[in-house]
Amino acid sequence: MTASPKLLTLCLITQPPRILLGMKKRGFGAGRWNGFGGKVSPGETIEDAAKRELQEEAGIEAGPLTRRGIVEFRWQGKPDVLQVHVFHADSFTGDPVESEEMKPQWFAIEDIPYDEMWQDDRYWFPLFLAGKNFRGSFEFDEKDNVINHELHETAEDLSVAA
Ligand code: 6OG
Repeated sequence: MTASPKLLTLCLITQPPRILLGMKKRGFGAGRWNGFGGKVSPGETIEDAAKRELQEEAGIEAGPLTRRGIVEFRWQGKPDVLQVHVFHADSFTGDPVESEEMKPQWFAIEDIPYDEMWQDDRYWFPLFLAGKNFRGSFEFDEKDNVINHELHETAEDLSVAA
């Protein structure tokens, strides 16, 4: 039986030619660069969770957020499904500051450190960076290698609440 998915957010700030990523310092995904985000709390909208997590982890307030992708993650032999809602902002207020959870750093978009990120990122980041909306699903083995995936661009307007 498949459990109902756990809802999470992931927020990416781009100001071409640069993108803001954070080094996850503790917990799930520690040691990897990623966008900012976390679990949606009960009673909270997904977009509000995305804003809150960006504030908590990077100390900045997002400008208008656009949902650009929905990706699901599962691990071989495990029932849990993570449904991650990927948001984009190109403006924010405040200065990115290190938090207990994340160390923010700007990267040139052409130098995104995929080797130090979750493996799914090298599949969907190109769609994200090209301005496309997307949906995907990734299965990992116990060493966090992608063993199956499905990914497609979608014409859906994901900015409309799910
Ligand atoms: P906390 O559990 O720390 O939030 N996340 C992933 N991000 C990428 N790019 N790939 C994955 O592949 C991910 N799995 C989870 C969602 C975890 C944060 O990490 C993201 C959240 O922003 C497996 O609250």
